[in-house]
Amino acid sequence: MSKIFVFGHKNPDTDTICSAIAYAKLKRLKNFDAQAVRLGEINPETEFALKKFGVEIPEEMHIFEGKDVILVDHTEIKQSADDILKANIIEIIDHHNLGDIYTRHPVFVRIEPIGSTSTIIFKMFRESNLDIDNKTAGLLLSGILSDTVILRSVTCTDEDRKIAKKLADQLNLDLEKYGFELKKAKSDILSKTDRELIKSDLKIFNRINMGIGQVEIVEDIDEKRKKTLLEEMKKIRKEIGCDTLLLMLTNIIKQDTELLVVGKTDLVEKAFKTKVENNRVYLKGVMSRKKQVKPAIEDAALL
Ligand SMILES: [Mn+2]
Repeated sequence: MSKIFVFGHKNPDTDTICSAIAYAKLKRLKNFDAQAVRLGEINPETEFALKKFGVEIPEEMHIFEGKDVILVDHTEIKQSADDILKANIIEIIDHHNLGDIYTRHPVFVRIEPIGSTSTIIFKMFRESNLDIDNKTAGLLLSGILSDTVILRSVTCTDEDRKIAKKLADQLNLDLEKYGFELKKAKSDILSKTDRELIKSDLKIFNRINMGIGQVEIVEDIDEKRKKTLLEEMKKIRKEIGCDTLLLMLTNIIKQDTELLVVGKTDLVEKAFKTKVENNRVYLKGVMSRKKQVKPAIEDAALL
C-alpha cells in the first residue's frame, strides 16, 4: 500500500493544518499509511495551537507527482500544490465553494457548507465510531475556532457551535478564553512586514482573476501603515499576475472589514454598490471572505 499524503491549501491557516493532521490520524486508525504535510510556512496562530496541544509541525512538501493525496480545506488549483493535477487525488474534504480542481479517477468528495473542515473531520470520527484523543480534540477545536472567528462568523453553523462545545468540554477548556488566545497570537501585525501581512493568508481565485488576502486585527491599523500596505499590494498584484488584489482588514472585535483594493476597482464597486475611495471600501458587518466578499465579487463579475 502506498503512502497517502494529506494536505490543505497554500498559505496554510489553522484549519488547513489541523484538519490535515486530524484526518491523517483518522486514516491511520483505519489502517492506511497516511501522513499530513503542508504547502508552506505555518502562521503564529497555528504555531500557538500546535504547541498548546503538543503536536509537531507537519513536514513541508511540494512534489506530489504520481503520489496518492487527500486534499482538505480547498478545491482550487491555484491554492493547491503546483503539480496537483499530476498527483492521484483519492479524496477531497472541504467546506468552501466547489473550485476548479478535477481528477482523472473517481474520487471520494465530501463538501459541507459548515464553519470549518475540522468540523467535518470531527463528524467523520464519530461516524466511524472512533474515539478522539485529546491532542486531536485540541486540533479540531483550534480549527473550528480559528475559521469561525470564535464562533462569530456568518459561516458558523449550529453544528460548529455544538461540536466546539463538546471538544472544549472534553479538554476542560474555556472556549472563549482559548479562542481569544488563539486570535491574539494571529493578530500580532506589528512584528510582520507589509509583504508578510499581505501574503500570509492570500488566496487566488482563477475565475475572477483576483487575489484576496485577509488580516485579522483586534485594533485598527494606522493610516501610515495602510499606505505602505497599498504600495506593497501594487507590487504583489503584478507578481501574481491578477487583475485585482484585495486585502481584508477584518476587525474581529468590531466585526467589520476595511477592504484595500488595487487593480480594477469596478468589480468591487459593483459588488458592494459603493465607491472605492483612496483604494478603500468600508464593509460593516463583513468578516468572511468565503461567504461575503468572494461571492459578491463573483456575482458582479459573472452575472
Ligand atoms: Mn477552513
